[in-house]
Amino acid sequence: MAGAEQKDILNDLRDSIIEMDFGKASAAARSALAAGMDPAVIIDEGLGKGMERISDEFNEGKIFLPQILAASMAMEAALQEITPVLEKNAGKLKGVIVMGSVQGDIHEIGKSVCCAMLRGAGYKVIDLGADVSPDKFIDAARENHADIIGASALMTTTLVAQKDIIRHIKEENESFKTAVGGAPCSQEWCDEIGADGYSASASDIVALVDRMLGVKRN
Ligand code: B12
Repeated sequence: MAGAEQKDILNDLRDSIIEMDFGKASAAARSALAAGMDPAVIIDEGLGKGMERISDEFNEGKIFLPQILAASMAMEAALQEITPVLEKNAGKLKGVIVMGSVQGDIHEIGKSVCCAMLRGAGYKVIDLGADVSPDKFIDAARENHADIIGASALMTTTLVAQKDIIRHIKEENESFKTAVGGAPCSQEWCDEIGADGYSASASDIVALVDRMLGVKRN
């Protein structure tokens, strides 16, 4: 594909989120896939750039919650197009991961992006959605023989729920590894609460999980 064509598609993907247009987001995702673009590039360099702009505008007080919600619906619409392709391309199953947004936290766009990337890389992902209690994480991990529990927290007030999950795992003598993430999370926080891994973005999460499970990368 010509560089100019790829750039146009990436701009459409980004703009569909900024314009909060879920029809445009689905169509741009379909065009990108039809043009043979890598799903990771579609998410990272297209849709993700749009969400970054939306987050900045929200932080600057230029837009408000209803617009954020509309932009997140556009993101979800695009992810719905991309996820089946990611799953189809995935090779041998590399491991099982239970993912969710922690108790009290309804933010789930970043978590959904991480799920899509992991599925694309050959992991079975059980997505528990948002506002997930520590017990629910652990029950799902047991039921699915998971290797890793991944917990997303987007608010300083809900970060502590990641610590609760690790405490519950220890109390119940389970051995699931834990990965933590979300905007207010950091490597320091990960070390402090005794989680096994942290990554700042969905583009690093596959490398993180591969490393945590000792999976050799091509
Ligand atoms: C979108 C959004 C919403 C949407 C969420 C829609 C949805 N379906 O998810 C809606 C409108 C519902 C919403 C609601 C609220 N929000 Co809000 N929201 C945001 C916003 C603008 C963007 C978040 C986002 O989607 N980013 C894009 C994604 C792609 O990035 P990400 O989530 O960081 O994820 C990446 C990485 O962190 C990482 N990652 C994420 N999870 C994981 C997990 C693992 C295991 C790993 C390894 C990596 C990883 O990979 C991801 C992809 O690269 C942020 C602002 C911001 N700057 O973050 C505020 C923000 C998070 N919200 C905030 C607040 C306060 C709220 C509300 C309380 C508002 C209110 N007054 O009602 C409610 C929350 C209610 C609740 N109980 O949860 C505050 C939190 C402040 C704080 N205390 O820390 C923020 C920071 C805005 C602000 N500046 O005040 N929000």
